[in-house]
Amino acid sequence: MALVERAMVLSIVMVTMQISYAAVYKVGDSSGWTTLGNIDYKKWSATKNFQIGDTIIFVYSAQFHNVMRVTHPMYKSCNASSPIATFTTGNDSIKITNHGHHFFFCGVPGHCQAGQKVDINVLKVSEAASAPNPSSSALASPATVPASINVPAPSPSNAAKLKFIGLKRVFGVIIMGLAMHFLAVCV
Ligand SMILES: *[C@@H]1O[C@H](CO)[C@@H](O)[C@H](O)[C@H]1NC(C)=O
Ligand SMILES: *[C@@H]1O[C@H](CO)[C@@H](O)[C@H](O)[C@H]1NC(C)=O
Ligand SMILES: [Cu+2]
Repeated sequence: MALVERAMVLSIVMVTMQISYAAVYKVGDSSGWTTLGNIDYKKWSATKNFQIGDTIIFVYSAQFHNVMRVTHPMYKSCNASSPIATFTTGNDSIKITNHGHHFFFCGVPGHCQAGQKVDINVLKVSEAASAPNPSSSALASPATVPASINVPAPSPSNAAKLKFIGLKRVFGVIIMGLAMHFLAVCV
């Protein structure tokens, strides 16, 4: 029985790790969703590696702002006449469920024009893997490294994923070991 319990604990640990892998991003970080301080939301978004299952949170004063999800043409022209969705709580969590661009802006007149707009672009894993990564490519391609072993370094998220797969394998070995021990005891 202790064995079964141990296996269960291991399973729970693995599931927990998978759940905690989904990231939560607060738009604008500590500044939140605002027109103050000329926050560059484009820059903010460009530094993130959004994945399906991640959550983005808009935190703002509901008295002064809102959040509208809009199409690309509406995003470009700051046209708030027919949003896909409107959020007004001041603490809006939006879970990302598909790939591609997700366009948001504040629908209060003038705010989108002032830069309160953000494009959440969720790359496919293959796109994310092939996307240039300035920090890692700088490390991965010093002049002395022969071209044959100069493979691109994994992006941070892929590195995390690889690590996760590695851990999963370790757990698999442990569970197999326990199972074999269990069989040995029974025989
Ligand atoms: C905004 O979008 C609506 C619907 O797509 C359109 O009818 C309207 O002309 C647009 N307004 C401006 C100022 O572009
Ligand atoms: C926003 O909502 C989250 C839960 O979705 C909560 O944890 C957080 O404290 C809230 N923040 C504010 C500023 O209300
Ligand atoms: Cu606003």
